[in-house]
Amino acid sequence: MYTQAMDLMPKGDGKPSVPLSATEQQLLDRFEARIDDGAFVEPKDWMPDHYRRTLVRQISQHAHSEIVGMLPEGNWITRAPTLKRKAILLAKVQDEGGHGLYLYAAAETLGVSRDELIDQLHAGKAKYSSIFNYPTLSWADVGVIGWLVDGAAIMNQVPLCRCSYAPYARAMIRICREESFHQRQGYDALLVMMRDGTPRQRDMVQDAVNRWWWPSLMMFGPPDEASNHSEQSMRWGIKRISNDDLRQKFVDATVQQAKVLGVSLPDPELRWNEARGHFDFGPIDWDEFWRVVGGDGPCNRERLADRAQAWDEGAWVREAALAHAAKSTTQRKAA
Ligand code: FAQ
Repeated sequence: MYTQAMDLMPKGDGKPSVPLSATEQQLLDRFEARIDDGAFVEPKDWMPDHYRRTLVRQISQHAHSEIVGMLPEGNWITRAPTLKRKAILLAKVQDEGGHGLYLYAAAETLGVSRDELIDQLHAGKAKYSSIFNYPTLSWADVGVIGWLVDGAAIMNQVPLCRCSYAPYARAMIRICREESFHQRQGYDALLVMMRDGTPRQRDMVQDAVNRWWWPSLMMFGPPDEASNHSEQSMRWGIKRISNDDLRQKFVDATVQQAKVLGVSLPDPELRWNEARGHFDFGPIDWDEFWRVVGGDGPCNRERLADRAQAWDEGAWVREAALAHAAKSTTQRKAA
């Protein structure tokens, strides 16, 4: 089963389905007042069950995205064109693995285990970002992932540094610093190819931009009117800026960067709108988005199979680490 679309929690508006007791209502009122005051929530603080489940959903999807996101670029480590680019790419892919670990650790503070979350991913029951179901066909794709995919990730993740759930916010501060290096290395790789490369290399960059542009815009999630979680998540300070507003900020920032790079963005409707003070852009193919999210993108099957294989082949590492920990404990007790 390759779907990412199975529901792991009931849909709803966040309101409890059974009436609250007076004590529960008091706790809820106090919680919401703290959120309204801009306070952060720590793991041992009281929180509504729906707040906890929303965070587990979002943080685990985010963690899965980081570790599945290692695969498309990891595919190019052995084929990087120079030692310098190989070292940079190795470090970047390793960083993404680290981001996954910080995020699984943040999710664990909410009472789920990492094994449970990984099982859901491998069983095809959990979502991860749609973007990682597209193939990396050339070296330029690695640069474009840095520029556009990490660029979109940063735009979405900087507001998460102010997420009301403190362990998630803390993880995001470090992640954003690293993502910013990732974005720059991608842009730099593309700039070198566009400025000093051959016409074929420049065509390769343009082709990669053409293929990644629209999927990058989809990373921000469905339009606000179709985003069933946004209203409650914004009210609880989990999300700070809406999907559409972040998408618009990304387009506005990226158009100028494309100009410096010397590539065109594949959208005939992209133009500055003086009245809005933003770039207008053409319609996004939401059918494609939901198809990919539903498990039928170009690489969904491959990605999940690769993840499951890596998990199985890594079993000996987990067993060795546990055996080492048990031995160290015995030795410590005996000393
Ligand atoms: N792909 O109501 P909303 C990265 C789902 S990390 C798949 O708007 P929400 C680093 C959504 O889950 C990239 N599914 O949901 C890197 C929900 O389904 P559910 C990941 C998507 O949560 C770079 C349904 O649609 N970043 O790139 C997507 O309020 C390079 C309705 O949507 C994060 O996860 C999608 N694109 O807003 C690594 C950031 N969009 O759960 C390697 C944290 C939506 O009801 C290389 N997450 N869905 O079954 C968020 O900010 C939010 O969760 C959103 C979605 C904005 C993604």
